[in-house]
Amino acid sequence: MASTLSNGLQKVMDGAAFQNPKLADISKDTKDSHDSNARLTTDWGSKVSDTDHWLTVSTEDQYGPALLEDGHAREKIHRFDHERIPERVVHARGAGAFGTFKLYESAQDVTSAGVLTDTSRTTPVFLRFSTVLGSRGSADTVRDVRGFAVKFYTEEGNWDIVGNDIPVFFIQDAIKFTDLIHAAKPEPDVEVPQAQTAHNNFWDFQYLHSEATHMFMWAMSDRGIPRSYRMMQGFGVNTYTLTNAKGERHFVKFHFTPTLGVHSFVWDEALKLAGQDPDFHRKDLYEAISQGVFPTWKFGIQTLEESQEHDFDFDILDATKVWPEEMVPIRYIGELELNRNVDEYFTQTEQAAFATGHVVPGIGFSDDPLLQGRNFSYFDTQVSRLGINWEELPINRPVCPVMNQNRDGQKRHTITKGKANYWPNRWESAPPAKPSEGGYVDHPEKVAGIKTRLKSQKFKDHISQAQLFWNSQSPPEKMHLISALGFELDHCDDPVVYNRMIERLCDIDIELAQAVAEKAGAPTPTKQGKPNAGNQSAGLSITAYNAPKPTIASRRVAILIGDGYDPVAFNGVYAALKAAKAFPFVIGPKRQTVLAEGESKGGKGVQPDHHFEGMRSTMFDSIFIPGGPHIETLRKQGRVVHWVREAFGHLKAIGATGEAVNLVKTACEVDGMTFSAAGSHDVVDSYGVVTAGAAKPESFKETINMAKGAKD
Ligand code: HDE
Repeated sequence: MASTLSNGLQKVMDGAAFQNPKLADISKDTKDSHDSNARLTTDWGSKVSDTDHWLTVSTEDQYGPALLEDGHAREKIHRFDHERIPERVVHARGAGAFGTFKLYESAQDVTSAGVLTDTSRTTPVFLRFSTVLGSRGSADTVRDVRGFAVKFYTEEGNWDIVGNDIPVFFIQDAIKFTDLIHAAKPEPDVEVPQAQTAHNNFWDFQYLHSEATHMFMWAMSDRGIPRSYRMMQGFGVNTYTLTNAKGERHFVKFHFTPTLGVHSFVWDEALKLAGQDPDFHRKDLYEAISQGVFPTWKFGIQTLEESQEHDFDFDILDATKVWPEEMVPIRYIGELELNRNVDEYFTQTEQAAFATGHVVPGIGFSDDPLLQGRNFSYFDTQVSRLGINWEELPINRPVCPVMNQNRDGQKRHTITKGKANYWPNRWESAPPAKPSEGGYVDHPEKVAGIKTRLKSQKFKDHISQAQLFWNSQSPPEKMHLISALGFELDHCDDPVVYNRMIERLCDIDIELAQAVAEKAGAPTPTKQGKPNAGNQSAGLSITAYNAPKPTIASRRVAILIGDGYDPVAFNGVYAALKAAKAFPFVIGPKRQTVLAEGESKGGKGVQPDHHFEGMRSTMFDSIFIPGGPHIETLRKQGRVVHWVREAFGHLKAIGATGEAVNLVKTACEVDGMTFSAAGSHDVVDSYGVVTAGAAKPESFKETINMAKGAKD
């Protein structure tokens, strides 16, 4: 995949040339591995004349002993031996990209932070997406929470929102994090399962730790299997604070809402992709950016005045609760765009280190007990991954000046001249900044309490918002949740675990509990546990986040052809897809030239991007098959029929013209699930299938519209 489109340092924004200061900064440390003028050297710079043979005492006929003297050979092996660093203890698998943040409405009424008040600024960002549980080499499409970690390189220092694609969390107090993650990660005796919550320990913990109830409902919903990183929401999750120039403080929750809408896989698709293309999400992000279809998110804040802290029947500092949008509307004030892929995975995505403690003046913390623990953990973990000087690495260093009396430590890069490594010093060098100079001021707050270990009263309701979430799901989402819980508990072989979980589900909804019990093998419950008042909140269903303007841009469409395809239909759809910025891929029986109807050997035809066995329907959003005599051959190929049938089963938009209509019809016919194919009129749809007896431009348009609406 070519990446030329996105790798320039210049980007035109709102008509003005924007020089990305972060990209300019890291370019100082970047070299080109394709430079044919460069010559091979050792790490100490001396040119190497032979890198293929270890220095030995040998003759033409016989190898003799290898010499330790060969510093180049030793360097190669020695460097290799130390290539690995510890992977992240959670969120080990990820993918990142650079981008920009543009504010379109100043939030100066609530904050003094330049990044949230100065609408003339464009702030460079780096965003790393991740899965939580799997190791670095695990599959992308597993059911899991996704990390959404954004580093804003602001003029006042780095500000990190280390968020997730789900707005709540499993625990309320940071001290429980180790228990949660130990229970969720592979079980310690045999180290299985990889990147899965479908096991006894995870569900044992969920039951015994009832505050996790709301979050596991989200994780089991379609949010747990996103179609793309580009189609997920991002949430700061914890409650932060904003302070304005007058010193007034507000509580705040951060939101990122994708302009492509929120979309998910169906479970069977996600399961298959985990084996068929474990890098699916990573490649999807790279593909969209390198093709110039940049993903964007609206950035929003929910704010509350300090005086409103106790106005709700939940605690606003409890990370297992959302602030329902009906109660606290989201105010959208900016837009984040990803527009450049990384040049090197390790030095950029792997070495990127986020920390909730990275805040800038105008932004601060709350007493959210989860957040306070996180503030310790992120700095600590970077030391074991990257060493004490991790903030100096090119991807992590800020774009504003850094000056202080921190010194030394392993791999220190910065050379600070002179004698002043303490404060106060006789040179008065690097004094603390006054507030008027931009110094960070901690919000003065009177605090009183009793030193104790407890859970405050309002933190004890663990069920109401789990019920709110369930009540707010659309019927298909409810069906998916039941299947997901059924799948997970089917993988638990300890009846104590699955029987208890059914008991917990009864507290949410008796019908949910009954349906899952059937799949889990537990006795069918008969009584609702805690009463469910039936409250709903619109923002909790994926359907609330359909793209305002449905688009097929960046959707992957497979066009299936063999020798004898109808060139009019093929060319028409191909061109229409390209014009709509979709990504069409031609799939044929072979990767060599396939001939159009009427072309004879030696004809131009088309060279497919892939062959039927090389790819699977799971890797595409939609399928189109043009008519033509090729159908005679295609319909006899099991793999082709499987492509269509599987895409149909996964609710994908399918388009066909002419002779292909019958192929689609036969492939999709299942008892009680047929579609009426084109007959007298051209376009027929029942399950996302669009067919046209004859290839006409209207039918191509219809296919594309169907693909836009697919799965919404
Ligand atoms: Fe994290 N988390 N976390 N977490 N987290 C880490 O930091 C931790 C939590 C999140 O792309 C670690 O650099 C504690 C909530 C993301 O590099 C570690 C607690 C949310 C990432 C850590 C939480 C997150 C991490 C591991 C409970 C959503 C990946 C490697 C108190 C708001 C960042 C690292 C990246 C990573 C600790 C809970 C999101 C160990 C102690 C809640 C997106 O420091």
